[in-house]
Amino acid sequence: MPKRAMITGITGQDGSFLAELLLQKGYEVFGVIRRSSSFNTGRIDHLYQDRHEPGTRLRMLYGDLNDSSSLNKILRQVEPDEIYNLGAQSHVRVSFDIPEYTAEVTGLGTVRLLEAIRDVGIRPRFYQASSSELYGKAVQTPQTEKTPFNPRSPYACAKAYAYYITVNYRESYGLFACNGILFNHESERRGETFVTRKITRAATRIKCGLLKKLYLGNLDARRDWGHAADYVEAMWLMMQAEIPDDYVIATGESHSVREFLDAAFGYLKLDWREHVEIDPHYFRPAEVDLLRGDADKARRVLRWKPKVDFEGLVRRMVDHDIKLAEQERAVAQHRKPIEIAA
Ligand code: NAP
Ligand code: F7E
Repeated sequence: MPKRAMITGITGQDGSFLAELLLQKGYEVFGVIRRSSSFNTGRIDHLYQDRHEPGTRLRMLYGDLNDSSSLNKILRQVEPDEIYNLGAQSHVRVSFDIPEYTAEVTGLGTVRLLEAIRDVGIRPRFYQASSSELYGKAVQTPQTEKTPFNPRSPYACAKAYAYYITVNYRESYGLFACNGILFNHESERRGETFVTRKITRAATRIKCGLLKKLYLGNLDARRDWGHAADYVEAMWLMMQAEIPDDYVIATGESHSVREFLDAAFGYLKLDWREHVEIDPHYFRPAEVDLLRGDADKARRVLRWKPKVDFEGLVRRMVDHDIKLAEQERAVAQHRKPIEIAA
């Protein structure tokens, strides 16, 4: 019998890479998706094309982290061996606009899922998508599993609750529950309002003559950026370990937004200073200035290490986005003006 995995957040960046990985490993994968008025499965459509074929191993079920009854129903139906809780309102700046909603989904959503596991009476392994944002105004660098949390946003506060409730269910009920404290990880599937993808989308459109200016906020913030495909492998490794534990997943290198601009525009032989303007809208009420992780524990215990470095990450994203921009340019060139009858 193949193992069964359930993924919340399967339509997101990490969900799509994780589904790919688990299918390759022979799992049956059950994704929880939200009903949306427009298509939201673009990142997994390539995995889902054969859904009408017998033996297909990827299934989608409607559910929501804000709706306990849907979670109960799905768990009863699927009885997963492994649950990966990746669903979240994951945008830090947006969390300042919708703090209560962020707490509901990103914080309380986790305990809804954990309680549903107890209600249904199953014993799956549980992965919680914790975040380097927990370190916030970090009290030490690099950050390890022992570094105290100091959250700086409603998102990070919600993730702090989710982190501790995961530890609590491990300690109280003996659940195999892990926190992956993942530092920023990006890819060609990254949401377009996160800074890396915003930069690579804009730089490539500028290169193709489709855009003139890119508006950004704080260029001095430093992040430890890795590639999402490497990071979902760490999630899986945590779930295969002998004992449940919490792990930092990071590259150990930190770069500023400015350095990301240098790398992305430089690769396209452009000077970002001619195109970037600062818009205060993108500043946050409280900023996280510097994150750099120490993944020594994951290296030793899980034998995990990242394959893609900073330069490789930027090049992969730009190489992908330049093709999108070229397609957009081709469409724009062939578009006939709409004739309006007068
Ligand atoms: P993402 O691209 O924003 O994806 C978030 C996913 O959550 C989407 O599938 C979204 O569905 C789903 N979702 C949102 N609200 C939901 C709800 N109420 N019920 C069920 N699902 C809901 O995020 P990501 O970058 O893949 O990150 C995955 C997880 O890791 C998130 O929990 C994030 O907070 C955390 N994390 C990310 C990073 C990073 O650098 N990427 C680092 C550390 C931790 P829709 O498609 O319908 O919106
Ligand atoms: O910002 C600065 C911004 O939104 C990175 C999420 O996946 O990683 C992500 O959170 C930095 C910040 O990611 C713009 O102020 C400048 O300092 O790409 P971001 P994030 O806030 O680090 C963590 C680990 C998660 O867990 C989250 O889910 O870039 N910045 N100018 C900007 N950021 C954005 N978004 N847009 C700008 O125009």
